[in-house]
Amino acid sequence: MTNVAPPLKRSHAAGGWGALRSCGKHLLRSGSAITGAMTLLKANQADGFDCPGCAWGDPEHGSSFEFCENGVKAVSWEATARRATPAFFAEHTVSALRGWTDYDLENVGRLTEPMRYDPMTDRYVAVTWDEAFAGIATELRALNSPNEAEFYTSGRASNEAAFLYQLFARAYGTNNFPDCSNMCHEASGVGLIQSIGIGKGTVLLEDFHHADAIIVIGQNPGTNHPRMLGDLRKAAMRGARVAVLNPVRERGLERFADPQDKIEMIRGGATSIASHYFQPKLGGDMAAIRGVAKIVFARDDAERAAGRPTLLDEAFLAEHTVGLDAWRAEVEATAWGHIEDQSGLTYDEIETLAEVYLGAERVIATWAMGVTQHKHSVATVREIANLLFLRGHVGREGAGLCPVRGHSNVQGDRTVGINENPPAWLLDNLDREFGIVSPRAPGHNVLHAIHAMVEGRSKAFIGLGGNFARATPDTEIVTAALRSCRLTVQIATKPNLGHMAVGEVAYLLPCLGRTEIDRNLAGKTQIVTVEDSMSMVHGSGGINKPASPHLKSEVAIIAGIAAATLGDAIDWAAMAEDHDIIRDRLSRVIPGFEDYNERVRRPRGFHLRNSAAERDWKTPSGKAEFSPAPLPVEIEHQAARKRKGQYVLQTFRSHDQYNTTIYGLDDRYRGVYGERRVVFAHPDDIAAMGAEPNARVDVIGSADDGRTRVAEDFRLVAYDIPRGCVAGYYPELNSVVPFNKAGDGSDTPLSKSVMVTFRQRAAA
Ligand SMILES: Nc1nc2c(c(=O)[nH]1)N[C@H]1C(S)=C(S)[C@@H](COP(=O)(O)OP(=O)(O)OC[C@H]3O[C@@H](n4cnc5c(=O)[nH]c(N)nc54)[C@H](O)[C@@H]3O)O[C@H]1N2
Ligand SMILES: Nc1nc2c(c(=O)[nH]1)N[C@H]1C(S)=C(S)[C@@H](COP(=O)(O)OP(=O)(O)OC[C@H]3O[C@@H](n4cnc5c(=O)[nH]c(N)nc54)[C@H](O)[C@@H]3O)O[C@H]1N2
Ligand SMILES: [Mo]
Repeated sequence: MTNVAPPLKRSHAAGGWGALRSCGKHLLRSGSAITGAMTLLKANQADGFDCPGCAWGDPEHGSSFEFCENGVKAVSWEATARRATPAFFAEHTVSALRGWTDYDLENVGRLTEPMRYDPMTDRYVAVTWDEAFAGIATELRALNSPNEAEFYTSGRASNEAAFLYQLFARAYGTNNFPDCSNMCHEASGVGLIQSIGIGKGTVLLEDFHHADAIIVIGQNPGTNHPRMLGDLRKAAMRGARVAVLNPVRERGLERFADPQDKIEMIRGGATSIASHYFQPKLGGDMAAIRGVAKIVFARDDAERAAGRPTLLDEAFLAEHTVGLDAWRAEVEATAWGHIEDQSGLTYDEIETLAEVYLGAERVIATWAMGVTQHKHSVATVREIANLLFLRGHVGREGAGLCPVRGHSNVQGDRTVGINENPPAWLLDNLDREFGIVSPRAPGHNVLHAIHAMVEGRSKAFIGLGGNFARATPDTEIVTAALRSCRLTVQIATKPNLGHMAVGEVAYLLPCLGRTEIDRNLAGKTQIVTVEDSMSMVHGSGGINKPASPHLKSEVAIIAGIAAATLGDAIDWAAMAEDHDIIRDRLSRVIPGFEDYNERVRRPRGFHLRNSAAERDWKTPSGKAEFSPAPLPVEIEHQAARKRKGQYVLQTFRSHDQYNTTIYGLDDRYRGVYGERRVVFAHPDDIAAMGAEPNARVDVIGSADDGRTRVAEDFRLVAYDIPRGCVAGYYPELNSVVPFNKAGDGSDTPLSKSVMVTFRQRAAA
């Protein structure tokens, strides 16, 4: 709306035949079309495995196959026929593999045997599991303090694996739990705890069937939560308004053909999803919401003055909230000029959004990384909550707050204790249940862990999944920091570049994936459990034959390391053998998991009570708390405007990737094919750079710390994006994201607010 630049190729709807064609391609490429297709039939079904793709909720009736193109990619990625065997590692030195891309490394296939780094030959060589466990234990016991070790978690780990992992690290003596969520939804957790007393969303999937307005902020569900698009489409079809705030025109949010809808597919039709599409500037959402609130207050005053009923939910405000007056004073003190300039939206646009809000009985606000990866993200999350409080949109049907999580179990990992700053009750319960003395001092998050490794304060890194070197900012600094460690241990399914950042002593341990059958030593199959964005906890059991007979489950690997390091005062082996024991013990430590083993075997699992959804506020005041934060004086795009050639860059995902895992080089919905080194910019900005569209540039980052950061050789793509704001892909651009800048109160890297300039490259 704000900008007029023509997008590239916008004729096709998202989803549709393109999605089906792409699925076929991915299944064939994985080399196991049959297992792949069979496997898909079991994704997100009552008796199958939880899709490793995303954390969107599952429908009530787990009977019809939930089709999702990117789920297909995630599943066929894991079910590939290719193998990264010891013979592969014998052929290539680790130094040589450091010159590969993540794409090429993961393409080698599934890891098959535990490997140890041999510095003499600079190669990974096969070891037995017992040798690996003993070797890791020796190193961990030799550290001066348990706080010299970092225990990283990526959000795919199951509840059982994550629970055992945090138990092990705490029994060992540290709260150092850098977690992918530190780079992801941390601001949502922090902000919501302050506002509503619980760091999770308040809605259920069913609420989407009742909402009259859904405000989708800073999120690209067509790519990252495709099953959400189906729910948005149903809402749009029954007349609900879907208002989008996104600087970039994302095709999936505009039109969507449901591959499961035969009529739509045959007729080539598509449902338009967004009834309103607003394009704020990067980081402008808090200002936009503040503007909406300003209009709501003004309209309400007018209604009252005319003797008509108030527009606010006065009963809710009086009974359930504190701090309204202070916030209202702040809103009224904020000038329109400030709001328009910071948001990048006009008064008229903000008024239209306010009308959507006021016109609905039931409003849901959803958001993801476009909200959480800025400096003022906690304040923005709280501003969203403030707005919903005004008309009582929290804790009733069809309305509520919905941070849409990333990794399929990132929310569950947090629930079961992956937390560098744990509450006292958690530690007390753990100590009582397991007879340990947990450390009370807070530990490291991701940025603390990086600083500690850079400064030599941390000497051991253990990664439960993920790709720490590539997902974090300042790729070169973090890679060097990992390599300076005494010990690195990576638990993974496929090799990636992070695994090549080896410490002096390094292990690469292959685990079962979610799609694979997990049998214990006695031959009995085991299930694990996960929690989705709507706090539904359900079981997940694989159906494929493991990629190699030598694989162990994540649970068994953690238990093996723990027993070798700490002995068997805790019965690690019994828990690895029977996951029911882990769940029984977990249910005595974490509230809400009573009768865990029984309830998790019900078709859709069970819902973890969300206090705020029941209007029970676990805040200091016992009420929902308005946040009176002022708007930032100036945000990045405003600062950038003052310096010639300066832009603010957001780093986002293409349609063909899962975080650092690159499935392919196309970004179909954005019209980019066969390449990833692109920067999307407004045509007038490209002209202002003195460049032509498609010119090649180096991206130069500056964080005012005297360090020059360069990402080389990108193509400028003219795109429908606000002036002053540019976009490009993660992880290629992580080397210009500074590790010394972070969100206030969230400590999340500023991946959507990177200050950059451009340098044109000489034509080749
Ligand atoms: N297929 C697939 N699925 C995934 C993932 C994946 O990589 N691939 N990753 C998973 C994970 S871990 C996560 S966290 C989620 C991520 O899901 P998303 O948050 O959708 O991920 P991003 O690609 O980072 O997209 C951010 C979106 O916000 C917009 N945006 C950026 N800055 C701003 C801003 O300041 N304001 C507003 N209003 N919008 C902004 C961008 O234009 C983009 O559309 O997806 C999960 N699901
Ligand atoms: N610039 C920039 N940086 C970002 C972001 C951004 O938007 N911009 N987003 C951030 C976000 S939201 C997140 S969540 C992080 C993600 O950070 P991570 O979670 O660390 O990264 P992933 O790419 O998801 O991890 C991929 C690796 O996980 C391993 N893996 C896959 N499946 C399994 C499994 O079942 N078990 C085990 N043990 N390993 C497995 C594979 O070896 C694969 O190579 O990145 C963050 N970094
Ligand atoms: Mo994420």
